[in-house]
Amino acid sequence: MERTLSIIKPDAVERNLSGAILKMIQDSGLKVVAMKMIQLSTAEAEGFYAVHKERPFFRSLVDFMTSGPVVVSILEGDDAIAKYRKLMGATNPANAEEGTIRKCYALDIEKNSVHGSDAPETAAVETGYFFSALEMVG
Ligand code: IDP
Repeated sequence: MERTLSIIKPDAVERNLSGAILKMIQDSGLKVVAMKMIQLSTAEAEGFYAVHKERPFFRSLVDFMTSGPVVVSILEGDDAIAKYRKLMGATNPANAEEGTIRKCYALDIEKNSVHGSDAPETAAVETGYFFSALEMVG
C-alpha cells in the first residue's frame, strides 16, 4: 500500500470539476483517506513549490495556486504514486493521453487541474505538509 498527495487546483475547483475529478480518481480504484478544501496563502504555496523557486514560471504558479480554493486529498492504493501520475496525464495537456484528467479538463501547462506527488519521498513530505496523522483515516 502506498499513499500520494492529490491537489485539485483552482482552475478545476472554480469550474465545479472537483466531483468529476474525484469520480475519476475513485473509479481508478484509488481510495481517498483524507480530504479538505482550503485556500493557500502565498507563503504556503511558495513552500509547497519550493523546488521550483528558480524556475521562470514560479511566481505565476504561486499566483495561480493562491487564486482560489483547492481540494487536497491523500490517495491510497497499490502503486498509488505512479497510478495517480498516469491518471493525471502529462503536465502539458497538449501531450496528455486520452482518458486522463488533464486531457479531459486542463486548460494549459500551468492551469492543469491537478497535482500528484512524483516519488515516495515527495509523497511523504507533501502529505505531511497538508495533513496531520489524526486527519488520515485507516
Ligand atoms: P507536474 O505537476 O506534472 O509534476 P512539474 O514539472 O512538477 O509538473 O511542475 C509543477 C507545476 O508547475 C505544473 O503542474 C504546472 O502547474 C506548473 N508548470 C510546469 N511547467 C510550467 C511551464 O512551463 N509554464 C507554466 N507553468 C508550468
